[in-house]
Amino acid sequence: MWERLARGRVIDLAQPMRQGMPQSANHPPFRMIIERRHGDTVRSDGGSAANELIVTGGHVGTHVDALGHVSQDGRVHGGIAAETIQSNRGLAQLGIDAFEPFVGRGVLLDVTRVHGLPVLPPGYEITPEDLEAAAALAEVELRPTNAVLIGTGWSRLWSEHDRFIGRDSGVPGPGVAAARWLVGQGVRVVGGETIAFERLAPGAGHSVLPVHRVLLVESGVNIIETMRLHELLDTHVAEFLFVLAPLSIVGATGSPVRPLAVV
Ligand code: UVW
Repeated sequence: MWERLARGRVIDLAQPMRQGMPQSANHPPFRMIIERRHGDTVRSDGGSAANELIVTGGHVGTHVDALGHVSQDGRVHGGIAAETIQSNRGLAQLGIDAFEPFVGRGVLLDVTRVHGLPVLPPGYEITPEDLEAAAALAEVELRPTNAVLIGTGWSRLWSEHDRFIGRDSGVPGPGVAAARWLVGQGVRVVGGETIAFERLAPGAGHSVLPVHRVLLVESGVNIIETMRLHELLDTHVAEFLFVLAPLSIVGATGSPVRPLAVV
């Protein structure tokens, strides 16, 4: 087992974090400055160190949504009143620190392959039939507690020149029926390549996020957004070891993450 894993190819599923990178318009951006440069402080032996100050929204870059990120009619997952767990210091429950790191079976459902396209069109709603067809094409089945990643091809569009990819056009992603289908398979976590994971209709922006409600609030399934899946898509490997360990920021509603696939 160890020898097989050690021989595996590790694919980085995170977009690089840098200032000005694409992000959701909902969140404060990533900012970094070098606070101390080499030479600012020099030790007696000539040694010196540089370090930075980072300020960022928790939902920028490739990131995981904590279960307490979204509420519906004032209630978060488990029917808990949001006001009873939130404060300026963060969430007392259901924060990203409550996410148990995932090391287990990952499955890629490549919906681009189903439609014979490199990139799904903006606003396209992924259906349960699409997900079933993707699984059948890849000859892979879903099992309870899996991490399921959905390929739309949109990480191919990542560009430093388009800060809000898909904000006006909408983005493809699962609709409510597909989200319920995923929940029915017993998935533990799901991930996608766009800022929203779910389908955003053209021109609608983030006005409603019904799939976030189904997954985070009703079902306790965490969501990974803005993943870099194109390299994995190009391998045509649908089953892999998946590693997901967001920063344990106490009380945070989400955290940047660098997910890995070992294929
Ligand atoms: C969106 O803006 C939809 O992303 P998040 O779920 O991280 O808030």
